Amino acid sequence: MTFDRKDLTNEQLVHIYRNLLWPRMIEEKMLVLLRQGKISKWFSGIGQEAIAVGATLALQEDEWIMPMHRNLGVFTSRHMPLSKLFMQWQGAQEGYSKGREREVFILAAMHHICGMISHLGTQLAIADGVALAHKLKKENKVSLAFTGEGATSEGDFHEALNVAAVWDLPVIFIIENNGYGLSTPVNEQYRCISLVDKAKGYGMEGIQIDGNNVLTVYDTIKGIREFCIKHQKPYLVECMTFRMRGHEEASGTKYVPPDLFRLWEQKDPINNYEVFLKYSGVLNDNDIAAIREEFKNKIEEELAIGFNARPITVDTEMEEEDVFIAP
Ligand SMILES: Cc1ncc(C[n+]2csc(CCOP(=O)(O)OP(=O)(O)O)c2C)c(N)n1
Ligand SMILES: [Mg+2]
Repeated sequence: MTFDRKDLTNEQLVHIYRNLLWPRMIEEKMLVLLRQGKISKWFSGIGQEAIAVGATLALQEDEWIMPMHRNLGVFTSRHMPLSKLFMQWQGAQEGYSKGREREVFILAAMHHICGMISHLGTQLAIADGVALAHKLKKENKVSLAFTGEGATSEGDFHEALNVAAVWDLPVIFIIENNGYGLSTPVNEQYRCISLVDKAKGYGMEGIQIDGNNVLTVYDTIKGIREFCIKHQKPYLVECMTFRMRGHEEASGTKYVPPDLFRLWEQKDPINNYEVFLKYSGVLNDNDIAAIREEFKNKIEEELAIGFNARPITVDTEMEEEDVFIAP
């Protein structure tokens, strides 16, 4: 994998590394806790972190992101504390949805994150709405929505891209093409060669990139963000990657040819970036070990807080406050 640092300083390269490694280490811990019955389910984004992290870092912190179920790197790169995320996954009162459920579909307005509501594709049109608001208010901002390649078969995908193109909305659509939609491989999902070819059909710009190269993702999305704002146009980005685990942890990977795992293991976004950082003299083995140790301790500290979550209480006043907005 070839990395082009362009004009990024060593500090910026390390900042990106820390953001990339953090969700991986959290996930590795969550997979252990899942087996211990401490959390109930997990959609793994292992091997795909460069997309969520690179794209989030390329945006301004007050620009809205609509993530999917594998985008832990969006949450962590927007500084959502692991303790609170963990409370969410436990269905605790202090979780983001206040104990109503224990899903990964999180709305966190203070972080400008609007997660999906389980139905694939629905978050794409919401990104249109946010982009329309920016356009009408003449704000120099974009919105960014993630979708899996499987979800591009939903009608919502077509509607959201078509409206964005026709209304000239500054919105970035990222397809995470990870080879499978649940157990369905891409050759049973669509007949076009590349999903990015669909951009032409909608009359918008599109590009296909290596989704495992964090600098490619970061630099591409940064440039596209500027394009979308300057020209008031949408953009379709197809990020090529691979789902290294099952659809969710309970479902396994028996239907995936083992060769594919071996191939994509070589393209692991974190290992490759580490090699580049070492080769460029930005970090050495001791630095990397120290960061990993720091994160390991931080995870334990955050989990100690997370495990102390309050039991759920029913509070009808709070429920009403969260449903109705005072005129
Ligand atoms: C409308 C709809 N259909 C089916 C599902 C069940 N479902 C959840 S994730 C998923 C696979 C999605 O595949 P893809 O879009 O490629 O995303 P990936 O899981 O690979 O990241 C399916 C079928 C759903 N949530 N919503
Ligand atoms: Mg997929």
